[in-house]
Amino acid sequence: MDYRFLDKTDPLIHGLIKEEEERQRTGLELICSENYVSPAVMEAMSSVLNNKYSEGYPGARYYGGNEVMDKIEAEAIERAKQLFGAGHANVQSHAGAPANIATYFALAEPGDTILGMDLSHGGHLTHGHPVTHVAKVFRFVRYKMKSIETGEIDYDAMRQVAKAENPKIVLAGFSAYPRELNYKAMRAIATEVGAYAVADVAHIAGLIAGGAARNPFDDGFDVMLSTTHKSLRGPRGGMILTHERELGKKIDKAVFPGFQGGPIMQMVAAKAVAFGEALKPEFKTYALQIVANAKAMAQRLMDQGVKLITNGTDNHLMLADAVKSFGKPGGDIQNVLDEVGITLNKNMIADDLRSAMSPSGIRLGTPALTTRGMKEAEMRQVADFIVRAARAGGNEDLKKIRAEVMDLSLRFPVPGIG
Ligand code: DSN
Repeated sequence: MDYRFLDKTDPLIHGLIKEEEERQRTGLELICSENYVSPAVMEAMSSVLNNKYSEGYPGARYYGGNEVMDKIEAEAIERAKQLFGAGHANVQSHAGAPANIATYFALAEPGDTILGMDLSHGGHLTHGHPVTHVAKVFRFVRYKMKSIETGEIDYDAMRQVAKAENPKIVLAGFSAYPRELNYKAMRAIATEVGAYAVADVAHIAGLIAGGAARNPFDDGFDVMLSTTHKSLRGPRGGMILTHERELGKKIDKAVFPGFQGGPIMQMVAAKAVAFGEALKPEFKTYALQIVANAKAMAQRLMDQGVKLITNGTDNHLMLADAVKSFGKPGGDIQNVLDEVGITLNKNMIADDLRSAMSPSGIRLGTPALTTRGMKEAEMRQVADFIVRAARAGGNEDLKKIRAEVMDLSLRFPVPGIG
């Protein structure tokens, strides 16, 4: 990207940004929660909207001068509603964690119970990990997979836990689970115990928007919350969607003034731009290709003896047991792949016997490479790079793989960077 001012006013930071551009351009991004936004989204993010305070909501702000902001936020809301079939949208959450926390406070009282996915089985920190503050406010109980070979959730056990623990919220959603959830079964459990059914779709929002994953609203969920920057390919941020007016009001209040101050309006505008892009027919093609790419990569990895948790994927991500596949923990594989320009992250696997800092697994996914236009053939090539690097004999092998990674990367430009 061209920077007209930064290179002169702050050469140090400008230089570091250019360095990061180069890293992105010459490497392969497999972190399944990352993506490359369009130049249009990037422009909205760096606009003068940064200069304005807009506490409140469209038509009901605390400061003057918000007539333009009202139009921008109203448009973002309308597009979000259209994209996900919602009746109400809050687009002010600064990120996924604030969206989660605001939703808990909107739907439950301190001390209430929330039933979420076990963290080592794919759940997320904000679904009640003991290190989070929110786990001190609410009581989290867990459900798990029945088998890591199929990934099927143990819905019978989940129902028993729900009946015994009486949760206020049944939380569907994950950050490291490669299969489709049975929202209908979860909705039924929530109904049986009088809980709200909430889906955290941060990872798969783009897949849902593009019709490549099931929409929890189609199975009667009450609330859907998400980040906007993962497979949805928007700016860093969060959003919360619901149908019902009263629930919508509670959520709005929980976001502001309950949990946040003023919205970051350049991000709200960038969300509107990204939602507009996701409403176009080509986004459907993109979303379907993300899944096709993940399936192709998963198959190639498994063909080469890599042990994938649940033996494959239905979505954009894969979780591999690095210890079983390569005889090394996930962190070692992450490091060796960094050397060849492939970026992914070490990750816990189900019932991991190792620690969060040095887990057994690696997590990888296809949204970013798919944005660059790569298809199944390239996914098989990338799978081969991963396996070769993980099993490499020494530096010479790694150097050769690095050159091949660079070559592939440069053939598929990063939007906005080239
Ligand atoms: N950091 C995001 C992820 O990688 O899943 C969510 O916390």
